[in-house]
Amino acid sequence: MARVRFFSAVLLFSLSVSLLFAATVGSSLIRIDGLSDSEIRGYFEKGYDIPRHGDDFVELVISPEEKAAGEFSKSGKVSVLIPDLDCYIGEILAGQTREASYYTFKTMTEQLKAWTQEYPDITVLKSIGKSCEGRDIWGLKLSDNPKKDEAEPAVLVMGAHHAREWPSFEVPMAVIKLLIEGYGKDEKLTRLVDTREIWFVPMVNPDGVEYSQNQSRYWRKNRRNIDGRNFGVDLNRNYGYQWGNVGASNSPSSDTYHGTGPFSEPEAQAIKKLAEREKFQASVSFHTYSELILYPFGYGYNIPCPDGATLKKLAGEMAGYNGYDPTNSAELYPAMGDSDDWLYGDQKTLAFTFELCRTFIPSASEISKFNALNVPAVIHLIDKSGTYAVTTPSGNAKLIENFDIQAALSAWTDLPELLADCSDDETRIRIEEKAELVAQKAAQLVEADVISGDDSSYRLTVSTPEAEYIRKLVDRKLLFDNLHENSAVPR
Ligand code: 0X9
Ligand code: ZN
Repeated sequence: MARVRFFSAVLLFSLSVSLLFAATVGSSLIRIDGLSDSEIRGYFEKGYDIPRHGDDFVELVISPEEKAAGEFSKSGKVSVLIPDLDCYIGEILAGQTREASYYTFKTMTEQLKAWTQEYPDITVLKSIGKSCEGRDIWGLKLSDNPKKDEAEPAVLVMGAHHAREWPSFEVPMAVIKLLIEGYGKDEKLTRLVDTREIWFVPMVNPDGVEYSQNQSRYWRKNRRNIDGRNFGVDLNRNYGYQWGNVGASNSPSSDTYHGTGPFSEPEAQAIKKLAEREKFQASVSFHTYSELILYPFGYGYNIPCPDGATLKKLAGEMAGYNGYDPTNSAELYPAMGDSDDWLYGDQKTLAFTFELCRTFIPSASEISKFNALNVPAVIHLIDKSGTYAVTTPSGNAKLIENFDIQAALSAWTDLPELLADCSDDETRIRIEEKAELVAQKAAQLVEADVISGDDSSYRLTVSTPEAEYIRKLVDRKLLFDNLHENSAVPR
């Protein structure tokens, strides 16, 4: 009797799950409501692909195998948001028009080439590496004197680590368009191109994007052929800072498979090589979805972060443009091996991830809207990359050679919020009281150094607590802006 009851319960359970997904073959997007904190954490820990979650719900992408296993429906109330994601992609593709359509690898490549031909004085296009299937990973550098490596703050703008997140390459392309078309016409945009080195890699994962668009497949990873049966590594789990199994999987069939080792994938290697050469002060990597601005660290809860206040401040400022939520990455969910943790943890780049939009792929008619919302936030980051950076453009400690006194003074007036970092209360209050005066003094000392060619007056700054703090800021490279080879130190 008990056996019968058990089997009918199993039958009922599988029937209800299969009814939920009646007639679906591909992956589905589901929502599970009414979950406790620990149940939500359980989903993170199992390495599920979780594009969005709230206090008591998760949205999960589940494969046919996961559907069959029924693991996800052990608790909470399951509803199906998109029953067949491949089908959904097909509909988005079919709904495109001549006026509104997503770039493909081919049209993006053509557009980047056309821009570099039309604006040769401010652009250079380079293949920064080849994907698994041999496609070029294009990097466009935008700056005055683009063929020279100048001592200017450098910024990296990336899209499409994840194949199916098509808005993620639209925003970088829209930022390029704004800057090149505004150059010589708009004062601020001209200044940014003149005083920054801005690198765009709109499609980090061209093979994945091609696969998702040509086969109408809801695909996340790259197209690494693992064993003829399993394909793909999650590039946002493949970076080499705290690479591991939290929020990432060691199973090749998983959507969050982290690869065989840190930087096993050529696409992640290409970004590594570029970043090690360019020493970016700031970066943004676009993803979808959830309307978030994420900042490091993301590999675990409550990881101490020396520049946490700076990252949070900058994320908050950018959120002022798009209305997104500035959030620590781990609060979304802990995940090891993402690009931001490596860029910040290893390279000291102020690294951000934007989770654009409210769904993976909004219809193409939405492109101009999400671009309009997000491009100004990126412009802000490019601007501030010279003010809040924690590494120098040349990647060494020779900051003073390029120190701009005027910019340092104006940066200083921007700093009180960052003083929260200063653990010594008395010093902080004194600095706040006479910030301007102290900054003037410090600037004079530094200027004297530059003029005299020795560092004795600079070393004098050690003798007062206020100036000592400023010296620390200088050492942490927070105080610089407008680092252009032509920006002469006033004498
Ligand atoms: O999981 C990801 O790679 C990103 N979300 S997405 O839905 N686009 O896949 C977020 C990564 C944020 N980083 C960490 N949580 N470490
Ligand atoms: Zn993503």
